[in-house]
Amino acid sequence: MDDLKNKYLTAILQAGDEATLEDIRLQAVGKKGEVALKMRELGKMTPEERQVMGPKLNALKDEINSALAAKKVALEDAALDARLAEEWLDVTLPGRGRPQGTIHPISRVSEEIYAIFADLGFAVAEGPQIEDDWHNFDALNIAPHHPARQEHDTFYMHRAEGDERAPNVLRTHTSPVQIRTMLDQGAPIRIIAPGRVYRSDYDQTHTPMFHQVEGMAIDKDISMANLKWVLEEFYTAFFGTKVKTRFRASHFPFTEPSAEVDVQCKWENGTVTVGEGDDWLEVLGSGMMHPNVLKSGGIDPKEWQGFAFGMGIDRLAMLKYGIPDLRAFFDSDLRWLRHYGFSALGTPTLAGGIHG
Ligand code: 2NL
Repeated sequence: MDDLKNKYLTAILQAGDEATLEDIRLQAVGKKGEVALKMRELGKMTPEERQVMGPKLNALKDEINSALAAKKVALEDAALDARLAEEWLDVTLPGRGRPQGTIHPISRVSEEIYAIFADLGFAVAEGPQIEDDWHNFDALNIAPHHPARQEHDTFYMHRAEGDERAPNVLRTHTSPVQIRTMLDQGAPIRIIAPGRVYRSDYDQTHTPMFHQVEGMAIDKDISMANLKWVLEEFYTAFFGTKVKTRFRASHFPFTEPSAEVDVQCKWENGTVTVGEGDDWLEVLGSGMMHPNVLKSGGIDPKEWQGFAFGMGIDRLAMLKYGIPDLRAFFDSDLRWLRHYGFSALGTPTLAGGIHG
């Protein structure tokens, strides 16, 4: 009996892992283990012998079981100590950065434009991108067979077969928003109408969708002088430097008289800088609102007059941020945007807030 006890207690002490310990447990106190075999022998003993051997065997079994339990805890502790020594984490390391999106240059320039015109007293007006041909053309004094309808490279919507109404169009300018505002609010008005416009045209300087901002001021005595002051204030604020403007006589169906506006610029090594030099760059069309257009907007041209203008936002963004190809904005090759300092993902590299 003592041999048995010594044999197992020694084996338990020497066990190096939990699998060995489990083998010992089965051999010693398992159902078919050595102690169980000895228990079975009790049946063949005399009652006196049994009274001595029974409790002894039970005590042996208990002793082995508690030695097994103690060793199990010791092995688990040792395993944990080993893992703690091996695996560790430097919680002082800096975290992994996650790329952040940035504002698209068109959105950014749009916000800059809203902020400047807000300071000049202009509210922002919006309207639908799918228009009927009255709001897009007729109301703007563009007659049904006027070449401007073709010049605009209009996208026409489809009508159901048998529907004889003129097809709707993707608006070719944001002028229809100005017509809608006149009809809704009446005079006096000071608004800008920014947004997406569509023309079927695609090359280095044209995309089928682009962004325009039109503006108008209607009151009793608005003149071309007010227009010139507003535009000079605008370009000076937008480019962050005093910008001279030059008005050239022109023609649009919706304004009379009409003027194209150039900003002062300088060409150097194929790049253009606005607000310096003796060259001129065309950036805008404008004029006094045609009486017929005021009438379309429900405003009496004998009582009210106003100026209107229209310019491309995309081109303005290209000029301000030195982006030479319009397609960089929309062809979604992110390397282009990144090259010009606008990363779609990653740290933006252009300094400054809304006014650059
Ligand atoms: C250009 C020309 C222009 C307007 C847009 C306008 C709108 C109304 C009435 C009168 Cl409702 N005019 N808009 C006027 C002159 C020129 O845009 O070349 N834009 C890039």
